[in-house]
Amino acid sequence: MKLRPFETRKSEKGLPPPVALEPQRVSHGPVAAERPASASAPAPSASGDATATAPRKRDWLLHHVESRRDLSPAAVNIERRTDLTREEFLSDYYALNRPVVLVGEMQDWPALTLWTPEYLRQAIGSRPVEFQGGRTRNECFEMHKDLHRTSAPFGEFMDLIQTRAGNDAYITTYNSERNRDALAVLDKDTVFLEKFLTRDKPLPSGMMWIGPAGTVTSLHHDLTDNFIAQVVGRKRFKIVAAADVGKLYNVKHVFSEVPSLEDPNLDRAKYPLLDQIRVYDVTIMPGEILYMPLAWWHQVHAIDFSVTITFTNFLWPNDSYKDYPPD
Ligand SMILES: O=C(O)CCC(=O)C(=O)O
Repeated sequence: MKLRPFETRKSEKGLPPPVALEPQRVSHGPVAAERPASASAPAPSASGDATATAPRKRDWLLHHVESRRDLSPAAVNIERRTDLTREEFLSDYYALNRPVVLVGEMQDWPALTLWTPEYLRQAIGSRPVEFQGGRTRNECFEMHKDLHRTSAPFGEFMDLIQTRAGNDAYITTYNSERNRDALAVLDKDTVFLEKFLTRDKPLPSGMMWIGPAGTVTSLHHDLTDNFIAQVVGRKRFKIVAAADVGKLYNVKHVFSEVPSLEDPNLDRAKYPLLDQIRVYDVTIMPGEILYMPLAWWHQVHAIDFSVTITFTNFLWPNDSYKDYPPD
């Protein structure tokens, strides 16, 4: 029989009940710690190797800090907020590494009504664009992103995505450098988000994502804070806190060995730590901006034909990518 924490066993044959048990870890357990830390933990030996235990101690810390969110419904909710001031966004979200969906910040964007597929075809014409092509052939299409760079006149790209939903052709942030000139004609349909962003940054402002329903961005985290501004169509996000990094099979760079948290055929037995994470489910609509803080994990599925612009040129420091440890 399993005993719940501090539950006492009915006394058998007049024997005294056993002493209280240690709390059992049901979920959200530390990844690597084999026993809960307690006051009775042995003192470190003089020859103890602090560098060997450091990763386990960090996992222990992250696990327990993250578990504290369970104490408050507000803390386990990704809020939708309207009319946040700059100061509120900074103090309640950016400085706290806490996601939020901003509603109404794009209400003056002509793009919200203008950017139909036909309008985009007309505006961009036959200018060549680069996109990520042939992705369905390769499970690791994100890690091997350079193999998938493909070029075509914009009209041919649109023919491709308007005749076939799915993940095979997608203009992404990887292509933004090469598409800057071709897509610049669309800038006039957007409004600079001056409450949050600066023009005075070396990072590019505004990276375009254009694709059909069914595009997928696999589970990863970014090395910057990000605004994900949804202009056309809906996108569904699965989001996991940065502190759960040790439970996400982060085998390479910013990627997880788990390609999709939504896959019904995912071999859960192979990835037991996934049972310990909290997955937030957020769908963003046209005109909404998802603030994705540094190092929060996410995977993305486009529900409709979709146009998204991502921004990293915040008014506040956003250069953590510079000292990210190499694999
Ligand atoms: O919209 C997408 O497909 C991916 C966006 C994303 O993951 C990002 O900007 O980091």
